[in-house]
Amino acid sequence: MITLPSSRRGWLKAAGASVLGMVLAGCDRIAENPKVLGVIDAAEGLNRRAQRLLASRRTLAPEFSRASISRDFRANGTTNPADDDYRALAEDGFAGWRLVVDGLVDHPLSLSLDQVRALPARTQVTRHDCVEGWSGIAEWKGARMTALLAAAGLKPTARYIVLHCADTFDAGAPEGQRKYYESLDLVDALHPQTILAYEMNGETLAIPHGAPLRLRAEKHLGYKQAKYVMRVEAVDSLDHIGAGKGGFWPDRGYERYAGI
Ligand SMILES: Nc1nc2c(c(=O)[nH]1)N[C@H]1C(S)=C(S)[C@@H](COP(=O)(O)O)O[C@H]1N2
Ligand SMILES: [Mo]
Repeated sequence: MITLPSSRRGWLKAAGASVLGMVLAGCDRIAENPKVLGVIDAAEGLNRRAQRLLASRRTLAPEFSRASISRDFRANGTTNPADDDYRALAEDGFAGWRLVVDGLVDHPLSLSLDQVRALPARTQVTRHDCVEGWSGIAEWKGARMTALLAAAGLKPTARYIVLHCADTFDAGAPEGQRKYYESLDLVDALHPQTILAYEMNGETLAIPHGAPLRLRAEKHLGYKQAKYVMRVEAVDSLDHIGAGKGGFWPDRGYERYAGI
């Protein structure tokens, strides 16, 4: 465990190395950096057609004006986790909440909400599309996943980022498959619109929408947008996570790649 700065200035001061420095300086260049992309492309051994597909996955999802924000944005799935540990954290205003970042990283982290808020942030007005047939536009502000992963230092063997959530959704499932979870490959994890959001429409994220922290990966459908995120784990394979399909709903038959 390393000691972490609790202010933005502290994070910037701590940013010595080049990629880490770039990320902490709050720019999107990380996702376009040929070195970073080269590593991903080479690692996956892609042919030209796959390269083109990959390029389209790197484009931005549409962003909207504030005037387009939906007055009534539904809350869906879990809207108030009943799990004892989550209830205790919520009753305390999430003062004792920590985001754990572990797995295939050089520096496992345990961050308070203030430390997450001190990371370089991004704000985006985007449309959420649920496969159940409803949509909503909202403004989200959150820590850039690139910044978080750079602070933790991904090991070269890391291939996926797993988001572990606080809510039990299927109490009757086998152990290890009861709680909600989702995952991102490195292209999605390093996408500039992939953030861990703590604000919605300019206000602190409310419990129905995933307080204190939820994923926004804007190229993806609603079920990818994991709420109540407690832990970010870097792994080399999804085989041993849940039932092995990369997410709570994918384990139950949804497509793993829920992208646009
Ligand atoms: N932890 C957790 N995350 C979740 C869900 C859930 O039940 N639990 N439901 C998913 C689905 S299907 C959708 S459409 C969105 C709903 O987000 P919202 O409640 O902010 O509208 O959250 C997604 N993330
Ligand atoms: Mo959904």
